[in-house]
Amino acid sequence: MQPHHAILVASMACTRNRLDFSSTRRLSRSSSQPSILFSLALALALILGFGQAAQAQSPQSPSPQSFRIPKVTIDDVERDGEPPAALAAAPRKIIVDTDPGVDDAAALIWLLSQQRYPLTPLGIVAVAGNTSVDNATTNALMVLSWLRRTEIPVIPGAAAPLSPVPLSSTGKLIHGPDGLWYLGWANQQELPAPDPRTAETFYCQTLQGQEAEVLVLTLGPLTNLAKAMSAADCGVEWSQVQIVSLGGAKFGGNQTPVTEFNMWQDPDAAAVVLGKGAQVTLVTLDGFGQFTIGPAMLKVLKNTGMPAMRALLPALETYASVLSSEGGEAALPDPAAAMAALDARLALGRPGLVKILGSDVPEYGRGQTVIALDLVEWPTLAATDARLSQIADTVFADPLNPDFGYLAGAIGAILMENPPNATVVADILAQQMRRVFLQGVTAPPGGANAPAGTNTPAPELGDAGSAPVGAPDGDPGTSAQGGSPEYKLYLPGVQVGPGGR
Ligand SMILES: [Ca+2]
Repeated sequence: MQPHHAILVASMACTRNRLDFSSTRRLSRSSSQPSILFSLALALALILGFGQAAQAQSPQSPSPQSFRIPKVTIDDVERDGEPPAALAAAPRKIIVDTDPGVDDAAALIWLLSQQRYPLTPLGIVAVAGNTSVDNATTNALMVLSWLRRTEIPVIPGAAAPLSPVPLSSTGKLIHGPDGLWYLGWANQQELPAPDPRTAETFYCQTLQGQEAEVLVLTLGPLTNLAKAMSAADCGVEWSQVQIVSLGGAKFGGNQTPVTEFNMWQDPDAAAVVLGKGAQVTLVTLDGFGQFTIGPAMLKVLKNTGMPAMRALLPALETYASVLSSEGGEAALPDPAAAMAALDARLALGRPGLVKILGSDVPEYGRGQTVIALDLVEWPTLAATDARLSQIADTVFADPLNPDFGYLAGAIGAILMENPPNATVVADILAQQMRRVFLQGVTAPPGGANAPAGTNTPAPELGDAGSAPVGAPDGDPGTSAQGGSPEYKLYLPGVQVGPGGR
């Protein structure tokens, strides 16, 4: 067995938590003597991070046990457009933790309008982030009112981050001073009262005893969840809880050049959530940044959107205009996370080791997620340079007879001590998401997915076919992404494409 094989075995054992360090060492020690040149190259790759070859051979580590289906290819999505059997079998219980926020509102409207993935919403928890928690609560209540779903409780959550940092006001520049570009303030209708429970009480009461049945989708800072996880008498087995969080970035940022907003606003809360052994999926900027909205999609929504989506449209148009150059596209993060949460085929997740810079670093680096996704990155994120240097020194204690068996065992030990703490979504199938999103929130006259009581035939249908962005009735041969072929998706029994849906 060559050293890299031993390391791969160690990695797989690490992710399964089945083998210990000694067994890995035995594997490597019992192997035949490897090629010195190959081993030397591998060692350099591992220690210095130059290992593209090793990266290419990274194993398909098993995902943390969760509701998520294994990732599939685009062809699978084309061939198998029906909802996954497990999802279609019974409505999935879901809690949404959110800071509406224009894109949060769009996500809520999609979640509660679409019928592709049956859901039982248990509650919406508001949090300060894009706007104050009071605004977020009001906006959530207003969206539910639009959707005629006011039976869903809205719980006002944290008004300030868990981290000792102020709540930023910069969200006003993107979402307006009320979080919905004045729709919240202009709303004069009588809204139901929010739920009187605290967010911690709601989480603990709701999750207790049904941890494995409830999906927690967070679209804002992780303050509420972190506080519930830290509550002494909560009684929730967090290791069984499935959490899909919009947040983090493998590369870049949208708040500072290296930091994604939700993580930046409350990094200490994110560290708590990542550290409790829950089944966390992070939908990162690398992934959600690919889901965009622009003039074409806005036109489709205006012409064929369900009433709630049309109600949101003025805010959505302003949001898109401030985030994009004229005529361009703007990222619409939260719906992408919602779709990734409900259909893993749309989001390419990989087991990852995620560390986050806390509130004790300079503001511009606060909340940066440092993410290891392969065997080259993993040891350098998990271990100190002192430890890696000690390993290197030991391997080459006899320079002419390097001990690569020791190297494999030592690296394997590091991997086992630092198993994956999240499934990281750094890529999505954006074009398919556009279709799934539009299928969920639009309704041409007589549309098959128009929920009773929440939709009426759209009066302005007419030229949606000219819109290139996944228009339900548009030409399937056109695309907003440079003419690449579009992929047919199917609602149950209803084809999307020429001839209607
Ligand atoms: Ca949000």
